[in-house]
Amino acid sequence: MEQRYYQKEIETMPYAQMKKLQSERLVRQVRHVWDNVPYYRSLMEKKGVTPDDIHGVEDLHLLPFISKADLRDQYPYGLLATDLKNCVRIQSTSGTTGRRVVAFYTLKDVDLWEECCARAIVAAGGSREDVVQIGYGYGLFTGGAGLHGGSHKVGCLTLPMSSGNTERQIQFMMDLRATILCCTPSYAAYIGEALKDHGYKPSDNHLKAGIFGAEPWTEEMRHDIEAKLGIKAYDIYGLTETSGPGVAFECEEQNGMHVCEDNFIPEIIDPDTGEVLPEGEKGELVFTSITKEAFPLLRYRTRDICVLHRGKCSCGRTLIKMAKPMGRTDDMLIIRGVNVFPSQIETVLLKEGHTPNYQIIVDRVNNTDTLDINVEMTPEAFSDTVKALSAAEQKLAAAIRLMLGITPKVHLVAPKTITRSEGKAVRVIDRRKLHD
Ligand code: DLL
Repeated sequence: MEQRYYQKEIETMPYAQMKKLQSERLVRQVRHVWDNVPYYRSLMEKKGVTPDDIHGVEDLHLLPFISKADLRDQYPYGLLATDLKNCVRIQSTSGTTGRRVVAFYTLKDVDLWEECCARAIVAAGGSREDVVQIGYGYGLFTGGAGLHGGSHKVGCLTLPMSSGNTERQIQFMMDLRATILCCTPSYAAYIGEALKDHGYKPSDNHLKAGIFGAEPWTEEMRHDIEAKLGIKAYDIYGLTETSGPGVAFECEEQNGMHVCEDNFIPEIIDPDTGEVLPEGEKGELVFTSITKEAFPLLRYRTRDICVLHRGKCSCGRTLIKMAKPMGRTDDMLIIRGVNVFPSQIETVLLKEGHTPNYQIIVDRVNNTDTLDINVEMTPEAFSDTVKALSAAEQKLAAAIRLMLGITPKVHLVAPKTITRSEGKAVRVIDRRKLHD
């Protein structure tokens, strides 16, 4: 029989029991952090809280938040909660702005992280029969290392491809009959396109599932990838600060990601006031890691905009679900006073039958914000008349206006002119920042 869970007891634990486990772990973790990280102790003292005030999950809201700015500020060792001699690994964020964040792991931390990734692989239908192709970057990025470890734990044959070198990805995928592909959704779409360019039909490969994450992607993008590769595409979420991928993962319902609550307690807060919002409301996702030894974070503000929902899931898992994050508070564009997430534009593009190869350019001309969207044509559309293309551009602009309330300038550009992503896609160029 197919194995449905990697750790059944935890994944299907009744919530009352889970809450008890979380509470015990939280109390222990707060004490650990208080005793070992002077910076945390000072944040708690500022808020007038001591470990004696924390008796369980219901007291979580008493603790101070911690943010990316704190992590950068304390780089590299300021938040380390154990002797460096106990650590066996570091991983780091891509660090496009400011200082990088470096996260430390003990052997136990690595083990628990890999277990979370193993849960994700089994939830996507993985077992020791599978060949898992890992197209996430290896190195400081957590994508490669996390899924690699998870794949080993499940006992799959692991292909440590890393990202890039698409020709070789395709060769190994076909020759070694990969059954599960792990990479970013934008790279999965690119691989799908490259397979087609090689003359392969979706049914020619042996893939059955993909485990895609590390960047926001829409339901429409999921359908596009599923059709291109002939697979079921599962979402996976995580961040370097809390370990890496596997903080939450999707099951066969493909309707939100189960959070590994035994390791991470999620909360949703109002990003402006910090107030905890009730279940089902949209806000900023906050995590408290209750099992990490080396780099524990209490109430870490992820800046991801999300919704939590606890309900019955047909897969039998009782772990709370998080919706697909729609982006980060700092990815949200404010264009002519309107809040715009790139994912909203992606939804319209794909619904209107366009390719997922696009670029959003925001600028300010004569004190007015401008929004230009370059969208790659399909090779079939490329042979259309200028009149037909211009009509298609106007139709798309009208559909985006309907979604956002502002009218963009849409430019259909020639096939293969927008750079493909092998990792996290860069969809937005905000030229206003250059003027500021
Ligand atoms: O992206 C870890 C990861 C690797 C997750 C592989 C999934 C798969 P960071 O580079 O630290 O870590 O970036 C974390 O990426 O705060 C989100 O904004 C975004 N993100 C990650 N997964 C998803 C997802 C990895 N499934 C940041 N959907 C997070 C939307 C995601 N955004």
